[in-house]
Amino acid sequence: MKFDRIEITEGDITSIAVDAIVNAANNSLLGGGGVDGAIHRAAGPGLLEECRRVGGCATGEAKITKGYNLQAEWVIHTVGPVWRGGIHGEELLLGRCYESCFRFVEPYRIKTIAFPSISTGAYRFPLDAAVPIALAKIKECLEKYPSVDKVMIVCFNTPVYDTYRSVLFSR
Ligand code: AR6
Repeated sequence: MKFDRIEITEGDITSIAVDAIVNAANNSLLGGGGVDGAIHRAAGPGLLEECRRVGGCATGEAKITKGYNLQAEWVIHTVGPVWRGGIHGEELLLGRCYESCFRFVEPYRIKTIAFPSISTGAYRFPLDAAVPIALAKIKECLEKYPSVDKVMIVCFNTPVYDTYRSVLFSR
């Protein structure tokens, strides 16, 4: 099966011009380091203000806000699991993050969406375990939501980029 609606790219998600970018946030939604910090810096203070009103997000779920100074109109904030050895439902929760983000595509008419590599930074989810889950879920969701034209996976460094490409093109 061909998945030409998936594009893997190396770069900074804050500069990607898509309808929605996904943030790898924490349960407070009040900002942090990594991609979360970069998104808040690039979006400006309006984002934090709206996130305060949202009032947090459970692990595996997602919330949507406007994109403020970003090129993306929307930011979908999801909270990945912290890796604790893999015996606390981490794989299930990571898959659920992707599914939760896709729930916004129809109501918000999102046709292009960009994901970072959720949980594989500060939350220490092993890349080799996370990437097959991310790609399988994205493929599943692309079949479920035919209105989505393109999913970009934005890799911040070469090991992440190489892992996504090798898993995507190995099957
Ligand atoms: N664009 C794309 N990817 C990025 C960017 C960027 N600008 N910056 C970092 N990454 P992490 P997590 C990559 O730690 O593991 C925050 O403090 C990074 O290289 O951002 O889900 C939150 O507030 C890695 O591949 O997210 C939470 O407390 C990936 O994004 C916690 O970190 C995810 O790394 C969430 O941890």
